[in-house]
Amino acid sequence: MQGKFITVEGIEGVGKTTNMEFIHQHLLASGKDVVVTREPGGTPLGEAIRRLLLDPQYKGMNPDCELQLMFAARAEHLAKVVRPAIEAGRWVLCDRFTDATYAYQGGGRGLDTGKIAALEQLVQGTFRPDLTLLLDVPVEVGLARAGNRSAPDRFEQEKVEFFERVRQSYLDMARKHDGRYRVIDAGQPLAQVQKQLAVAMGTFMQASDATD
Ligand code: Z5A
Repeated sequence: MQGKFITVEGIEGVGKTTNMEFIHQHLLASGKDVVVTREPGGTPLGEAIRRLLLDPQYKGMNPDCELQLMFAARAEHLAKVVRPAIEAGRWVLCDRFTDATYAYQGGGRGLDTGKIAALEQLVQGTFRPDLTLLLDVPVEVGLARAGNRSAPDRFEQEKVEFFERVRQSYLDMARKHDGRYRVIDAGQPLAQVQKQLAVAMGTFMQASDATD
């Protein structure tokens, strides 16, 4: 039996890191064998590419270069971590995936989504997440939460309008792919956010147990 692929998405400061451990523990408590990973990154080569992508010294990086680095890291990650785990029946919980490319490079940078779709086809074929948990907050809330950090990375240096486009792009994808997306109101207190996450995962696990 194949495992499942769950991705967690959202704008800057929405609470992904805070909630990844909660989701992980919830899956473990439900008896799932889980691999937790992230993008860009998840492999030694992918983490090296991540450092290039986030490094503020490359401010002004060409958007096509940024796009291809995202997919280069993803190709390595899929080949070395994600696909082998799923084929072995494990569940993979991933902090960001290709929807982040549509949101940041497509929505944020304004790249043609046809280019992104072509790379998605090249690197992934028909492989897609089974469930995407979109943590959603107004941009000012996310940025205020993230603002408490010290040195901002290359993405964190972007302006409010950039993150508004990213958020809108995520919400558009959630409407378009409503079978796989669950939108979580992450503006609520943490306990309420985690209640919503538990319901979304419970429904997903019930449905996947019924079809396996
Ligand atoms: N990127 C891309 O452009 N294209 C791609 O294809 C991919 C990625 C895959 C790195 O991602 C960058 O890569 C990312 C997009 C780009 N840049 N940005 N922006 P990342 O996921 O590593 O970076 P991030 O979005 O900045 O995530 P983060 O730093 O880990 O933030 P977060 O996980 O969403 O937030 P947090 O650290 O869990 O929470 C922030 C604060 O809020 C913290 O103090 C919490 O205690 C607090 N918090 C969390 N939840 C709550 C609630 N409910 N109430 C009150 N306070 C809360």
